[in-house]
Amino acid sequence: MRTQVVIVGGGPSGLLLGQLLHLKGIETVILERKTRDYVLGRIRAGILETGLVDMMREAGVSKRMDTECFIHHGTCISYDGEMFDINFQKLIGENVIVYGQTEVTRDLYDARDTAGCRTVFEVEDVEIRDADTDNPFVTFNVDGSARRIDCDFVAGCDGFHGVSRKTIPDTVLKEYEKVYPFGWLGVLSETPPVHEELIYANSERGFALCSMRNDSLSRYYVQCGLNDDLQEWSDDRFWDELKRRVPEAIADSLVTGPSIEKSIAPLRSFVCEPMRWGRLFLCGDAAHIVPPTGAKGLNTAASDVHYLNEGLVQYYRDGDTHGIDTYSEKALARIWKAERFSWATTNMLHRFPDQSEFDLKMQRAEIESLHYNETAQRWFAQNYVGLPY
Ligand code: FAS
Ligand code: PHB
Repeated sequence: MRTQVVIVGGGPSGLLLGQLLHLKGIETVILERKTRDYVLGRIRAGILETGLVDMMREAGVSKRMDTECFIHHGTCISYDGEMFDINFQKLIGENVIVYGQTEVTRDLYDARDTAGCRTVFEVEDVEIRDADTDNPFVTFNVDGSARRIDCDFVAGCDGFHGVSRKTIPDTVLKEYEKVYPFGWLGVLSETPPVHEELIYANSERGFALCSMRNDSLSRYYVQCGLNDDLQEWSDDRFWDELKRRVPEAIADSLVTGPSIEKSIAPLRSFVCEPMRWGRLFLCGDAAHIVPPTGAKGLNTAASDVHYLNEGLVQYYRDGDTHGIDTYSEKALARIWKAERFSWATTNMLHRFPDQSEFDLKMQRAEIESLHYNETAQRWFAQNYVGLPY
C-alpha cells in the first residue's frame, strides 16, 4: 500500500492535519492504536485559542463549535479569599472559546468519515522505517496481519507515549523536562458551572480550577499528591476540598453532583528538539507537554499542525521544501513561549512541598502584581489567548 503522508496517531493533532491536507488534495492514512470510542472517551482540554478556532473554520469543521461554544472575554484568579478578573477583551481586544477537546476530536472524525479518508484503528507494533531516506515506510499489525505503507512523509502525532519520538536516534534528539511534585485531580459533573468564567485559584491548601464544557456540564480540578490513589478521592471529599480552595461566595454557590469522569493527571513540562528527522515530523504531545495551567496543550499542538500543513502543501504544490525545512525551528519558537507561560502560571498558582516563607511572599507578590498592574495583565492576556502563529 502507498500514500503521500502517513499520520501516526488519531488524536486532535493527527486528525486536524489529515483534514487540512485532504482539503488540499493530499492523501493521508491515519494509524490509531485505540478504538475511535476510546479516543472520544478521553476528557482533556477545554480552552481553544483564536488560532485553533480559525483552523477549525479553515478545516470546515466549525459548525457545531460556532453553535455550541462559549466565548470567554476573560478569566478570574482568586487568592486568599479575593478574586479578580483579567479582561482579555478590554486589554487586547481578543477572546478564547470554551469547547471541549472531545468535541473537537468528534467533529474531526466526522469530517474524516465524510471525506472518505482512511483511518486504521487498533493498530499494534507501529514502526517508522527509513525516515532518514527519501523512501520512508511504516509497518504495523492489525487484525493479526502484518501491514506496510510506503509514503513520502510521516507525521508523528502519537502523543507523549507514542513511537514517533523514539524513532529519532538519541544522537540526534535532545530532551528537556521538568516534572512537577503534584498532579491534577479532575472531575466532570453534570452540574451548572459555578461562574460565567473560569476561576484559577491559589489557596494555602493548593491549586483549584473551576471550568466548564456547557451550561450543564462542569469541569473542576484540584491539585493533588503525585501518588494519590483515585480510590481515596470520593466525590464528597473532592467537593469539600474544592470548596475550601475557592472564595466563600463561590463555594456557597457551587452546585455539586456525581462525577461522570474522575482522573488524576501528572504534570510535566517537556520539549524535544528537533521536531523533524528526515521525512518524519513530530506534532503536538509527541514533541512537547505543558502543565495544563495555561491551557496550552491542545493549542500548541494546533500551531504545530499549522506550520506542518503549510510546509507540506508548499512542497506538494511547488516542490519547494522551505516550509518543511523550517518547520522544527518555527514550531519550537512558539512552543518554548507557551512552555514558559505554562511553567510560570503553574509556579504562580500551585503550592510546592518545599516552598519557603520567602517563596510564598514572592508568589503572593506576583499575583498582586497581576491583580493591580495593567501591563502585567496585558502580558498574561496575550499569552493566554495565544501568541500569533
Ligand atoms: P494525543 O495524546 O491527544 O493523541 C495521540 C493519539 O495517538 C492517541 O489517540 C493515541 O491513542 C495514539 N497513539 C499513541 N501511540 C500510538 C502508536 N504507537 N500507534 C498509533 N497510535 C498511537 N491540554 C489542555 O490544554 N488542557 C487540559 O486540561 C489538558 N488536560 C489533559 C489531561 C491529560 C490526562 C492529558 C494526557 C493531556 C491533557 N492535555 C490538556 C493536553 C492534551 O489536550 C494534549 O495537548 C492533546 O491531546 C494533544 O493532542 P495530540 O498531540 O493529538 O496527542
Ligand atoms: C479544562 O476545562 O479542562 C481546562 C481549562 C483551562 C485549563 C486547563 C483545563 O487551563
